[in-house]
Amino acid sequence: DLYPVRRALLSVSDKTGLVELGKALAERDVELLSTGGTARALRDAGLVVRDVSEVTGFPEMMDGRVKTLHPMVHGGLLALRDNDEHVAAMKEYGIGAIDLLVVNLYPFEETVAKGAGYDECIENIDIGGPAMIRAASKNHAFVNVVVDVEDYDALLAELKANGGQTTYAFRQKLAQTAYARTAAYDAAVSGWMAGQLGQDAPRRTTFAGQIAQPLRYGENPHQTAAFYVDGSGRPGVATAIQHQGKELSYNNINDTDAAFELVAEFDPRDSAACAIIKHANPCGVATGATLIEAYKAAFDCDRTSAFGGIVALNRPLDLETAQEITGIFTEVVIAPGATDEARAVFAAKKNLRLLTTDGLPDVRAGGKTVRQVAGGLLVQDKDNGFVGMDDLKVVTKTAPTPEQMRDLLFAWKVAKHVKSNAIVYVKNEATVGVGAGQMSRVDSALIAARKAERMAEELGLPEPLTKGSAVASDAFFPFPDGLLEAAAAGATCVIQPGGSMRDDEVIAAADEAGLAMVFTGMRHFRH
Ligand code: 93A
Repeated sequence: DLYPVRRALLSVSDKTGLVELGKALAERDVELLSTGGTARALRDAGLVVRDVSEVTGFPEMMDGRVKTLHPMVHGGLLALRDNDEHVAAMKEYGIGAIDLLVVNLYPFEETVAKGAGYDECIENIDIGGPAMIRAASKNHAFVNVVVDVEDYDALLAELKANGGQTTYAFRQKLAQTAYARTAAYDAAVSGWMAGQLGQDAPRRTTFAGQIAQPLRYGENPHQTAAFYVDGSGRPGVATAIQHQGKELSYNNINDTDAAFELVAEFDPRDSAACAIIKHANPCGVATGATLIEAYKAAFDCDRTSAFGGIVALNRPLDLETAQEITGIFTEVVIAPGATDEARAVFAAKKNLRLLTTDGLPDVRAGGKTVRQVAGGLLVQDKDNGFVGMDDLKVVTKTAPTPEQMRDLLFAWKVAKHVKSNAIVYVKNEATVGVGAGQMSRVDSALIAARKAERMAEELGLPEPLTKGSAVASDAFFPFPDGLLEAAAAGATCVIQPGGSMRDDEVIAAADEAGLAMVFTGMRHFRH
């Protein structure tokens, strides 16, 4: 399975290591073919090179869009050397075999990253390069393809070890790497194009992204990790500008995303909103006339957990709120902007990271979420489900008052962002108890109520704020027990999807406890 390298085509945008590679190949008597810029660089170093345009009999044309797209090139890459018909065709048309292809592509990803305009990005979509890479890879039975400067040394070592030849295993590995490169390249192009389309335009999603940041470690220090972005440019943690503080960690990015997606549920034109997140779950969410009001109310839901939390705001950070936030240790603050005065306050807190964006995430936008399971990926539409007043069905004898209705819808928005089983108590548009991630809905109801009791003690209140609260459940109550726990904690109205086999029993229990209950007809599991 050894096969010699006699003729190589080099066409590279990144000229790093090119001359050294060219020299080493020339010393092995490998004939060098090259495209314009690459040929020039090799010639400047005193090497003998044949221009691809001489081989094809066509000049490079259309701004270089067409330079290697020719049978003289693709025939040389694709011909099976042990197939009589192929060999005869090569002979008939004077096509010379190409045994080694060295290509690195137009820097599309870098062009997008530097903020280039549409036309420049389009011009940097390489067509001839990927075509050659795919051709050479397909013919790895005979052809070597190198797509990364990092692999030049391995190629030279292989040639040295085998007297100017390479093994099949080596070529096969190169081919696999090469296809990974063209796949990632097209994913980058598609991801960028998705970002150029309006947010709601139908699109096919690619999940391969481009690396934005190698992370120090993953969820735990023994796990390596990196942050990839899809290039869509949507407002969110991936496009936020970090003004100060240490580099974000894996957990910071995850929590910041959860915080910002949650706070974006609240329209900044209606009210200011604040969400405080710990371990991807909210430990306080509130709206208010001002940001500081919202922040204080969110903080009072669970002051203990808010320590070291992530704070997201739905309006630009202002001076008063910035001062208030610096009162305790906070990991990250994300907002759609920040005033100069607010930034000056934060500047004194070196460890506090401030992130700002151009706008809020669009919670109604489509998109996909991906989760890995052993041996595969689970892909689903993003949960952009929305429930408004008109979607609610009152199922109890008593209907909620307008104030209760307002708090119910607030609780419902929050519950969507709490890990299941989720139970959320709300009073005056502020969470007063959040039960998250329990295996039993009853336990979530109990834990949330218990937290509210503790906060009442801490704040010196006569009774927990769950007294007279609205409660949301992210999925139906399968039995009356969870609902009764919420009633025992003092909830007076309930919002839940409905749809249990025992809805009748649950409704009867609600009536008996004097609760007003509405059904949403929509569930918000989040795991
Ligand atoms: O514009 S292209 O898509 N058309 C082609 O036919 C073609 N052939 C090679 N780009 C093409 N290339 C790319 O040119 C290579 O992938 C490489 O990135 C670059 C090298 O050009 P030069 O040798 O002129 O610097």
